[in-house]
Amino acid sequence: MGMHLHNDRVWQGPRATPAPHSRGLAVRFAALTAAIALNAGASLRADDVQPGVDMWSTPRGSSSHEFDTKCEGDPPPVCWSGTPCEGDPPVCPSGTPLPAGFFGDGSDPFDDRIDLQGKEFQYFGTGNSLAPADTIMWRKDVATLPQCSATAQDEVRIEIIALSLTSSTPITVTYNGGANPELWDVDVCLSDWAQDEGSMTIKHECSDGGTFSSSLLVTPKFTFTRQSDGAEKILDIGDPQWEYSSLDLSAEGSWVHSTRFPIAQANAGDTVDANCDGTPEALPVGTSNFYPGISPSPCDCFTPSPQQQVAPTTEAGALAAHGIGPPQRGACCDEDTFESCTITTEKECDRKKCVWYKLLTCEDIKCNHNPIPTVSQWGLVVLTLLLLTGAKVYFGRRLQAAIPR
Ligand SMILES: [Ca+2]
Repeated sequence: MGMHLHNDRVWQGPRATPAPHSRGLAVRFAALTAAIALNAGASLRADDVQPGVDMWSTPRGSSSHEFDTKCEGDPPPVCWSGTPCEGDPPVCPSGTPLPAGFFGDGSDPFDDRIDLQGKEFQYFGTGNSLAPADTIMWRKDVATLPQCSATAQDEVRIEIIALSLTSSTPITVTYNGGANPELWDVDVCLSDWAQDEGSMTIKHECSDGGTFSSSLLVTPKFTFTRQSDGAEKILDIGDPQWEYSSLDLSAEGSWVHSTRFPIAQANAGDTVDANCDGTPEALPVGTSNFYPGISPSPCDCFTPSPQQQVAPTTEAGALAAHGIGPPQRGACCDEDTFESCTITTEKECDRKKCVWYKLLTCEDIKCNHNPIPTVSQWGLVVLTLLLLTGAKVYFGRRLQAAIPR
């Protein structure tokens, strides 16, 4: 049997890849000793990364989309993406504004930027175990990584399978050359049309993880909603009637095989509304032994990495940026109820007398509660002993009383 050092780590990641509990401390020490002995030259056996879904959440202020023909700043004016403007009058080469009339008779072309943030998926009967995820990506292949080394890498196919973003601030739509400004909200989901496959290169440079780089193709669907009356306009980038192309987003980041952080987990068959049409889609697979957005430390092929850090990344393209991080959950301590601690999102924990501890588990925190009177566990033991003693004395006396003299 090969040496799976990450299975023998000091702490264990949650639920996704439970280590056999039969392995005792002695086995762990043996593995560590062997690992140190291996230092002489051979590197540690790595683990393949199994196919799975990767979930991300998108904080406010990290993402945007631009229909981008607007060149700003001078001199010289540049596109928001940093590429030079072209032509006279200058425009951004890859941009196509929303055409005149899109929002109604006389509406002006829309060429501004939309600031976006995550919006929790609509769930169907699976509770909210995926929260606070708003982006789900599918790694379709096994990344075969038999040896941990600085050059160990494999490429797998990826596809975005769910997306739910919303505008951080409404956009302003004008008519007839700047008149009658209206505020519209924008929701972004996946297209009703098929998504293209991208690719991810996974490197296994640390015994417990490594780094990745990816090229993700995203075909979004924009739903614009007028604030005043709820009127809706839909722009589906996948619809051939529009001359827009999919977004090609590049990202680089870190990953670990397992984590002690309470990160949202997915199971095959969990359902979300990927394209926001009110009908659920089921996830083809669940979370596997790959948690992106977390970096292991130290990172080498000879020792385990006892420390981990959340390391958000940005998927960037010519017209869009998508700043993402792991969907972080935490311990929610209800101080009003006896020993009530659950792992949940900050949003779900936003209740009276509840305190949320980001990325900590219930074992990590002391969940204080303030019922009156306070009965500690030791108090319960003492109380139980007193009751037992009392019972013994009582029955003892009854027995004595029953004995005829
Ligand atoms: Ca749907």
